[in-house]
Amino acid sequence: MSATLISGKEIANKKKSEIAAEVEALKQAGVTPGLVVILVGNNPASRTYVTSKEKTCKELGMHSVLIELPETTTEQELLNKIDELNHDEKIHGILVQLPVPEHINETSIIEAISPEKDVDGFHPINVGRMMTGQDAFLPCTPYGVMVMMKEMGIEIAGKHVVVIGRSNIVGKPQGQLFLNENATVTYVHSKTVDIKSITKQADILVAAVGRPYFVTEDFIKPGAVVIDVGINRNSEGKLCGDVDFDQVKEKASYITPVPGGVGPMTITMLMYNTLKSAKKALAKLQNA
Ligand code: L34
Repeated sequence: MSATLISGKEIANKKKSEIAAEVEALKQAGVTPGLVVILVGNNPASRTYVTSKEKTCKELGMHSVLIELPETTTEQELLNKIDELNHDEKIHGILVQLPVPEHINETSIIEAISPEKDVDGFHPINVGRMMTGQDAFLPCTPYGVMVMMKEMGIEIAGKHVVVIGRSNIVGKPQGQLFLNENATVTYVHSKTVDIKSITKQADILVAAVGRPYFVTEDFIKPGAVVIDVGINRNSEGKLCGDVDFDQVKEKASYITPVPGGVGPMTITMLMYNTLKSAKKALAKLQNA
């Protein structure tokens, strides 16, 4: 048996054309969705992702601003910049690419972004709204995974979802989004005793560990859906996920590749969130 490939790239392209059409309509109504991406320092991987975000933004007809700040930028300087953008009417989304340099407190930065412009969905207000099932900006990577599931027609209600990893950016919200769709959710992590015995029970397995080829064939229940959120470099410097794709594809029913899987969805959902924020801004103007 060989699993069906879930092409994030194809699904992203479909979503992007839908978003572009909505951007055009919004522009006709007088509002151009605007996104600012702030990059502090010279992390090469961050630079790749940020460039890709800016390019996609422009492709979809949005207003895109890339702010590149030196490694030596102080926390206060970054906070001042965010404050200025919080008050800028042309800007509907603000994203500070993570990680930020060591001397800057990540939590302070996330909390400084207005929840109404927090298109990453990292602000505690949006996290809380997500947890309580209210309207919120959903974090782009886990949200992208949910859209992939929907597009592939994969049922979620009643399914056992196992999430490997518990980061604030991916693992934790991923489990929450599956719970919101009535899955039974288990988290496993570095302190879990016998991870494999639990992942083998998963109908849907999400790997968000950040370790190349961590998930091997013996982690998988035959017919499981396997979602690989990892973006790593292997010993040869080649881009790879957390899943040993060649092994696992023989056992899974559906599987995402790396590259071309979750990564392109992350960027697309960022565009979606920026569009959503701009729509809200327009509604506010019309009600004023
Ligand atoms: N604030 N920081 C903030 N928001 C985010 O949502 C991110 N993330 C993560 C890192 N820091 C962040 C991203 O954007 C990871 N991430 C991200 C986005 C896109 C891709 C990978 C990670 C992506 O496009 N991946 C391509 C391959 C790109 C390559 O060649 O390196 C893929 O096909 O998977």
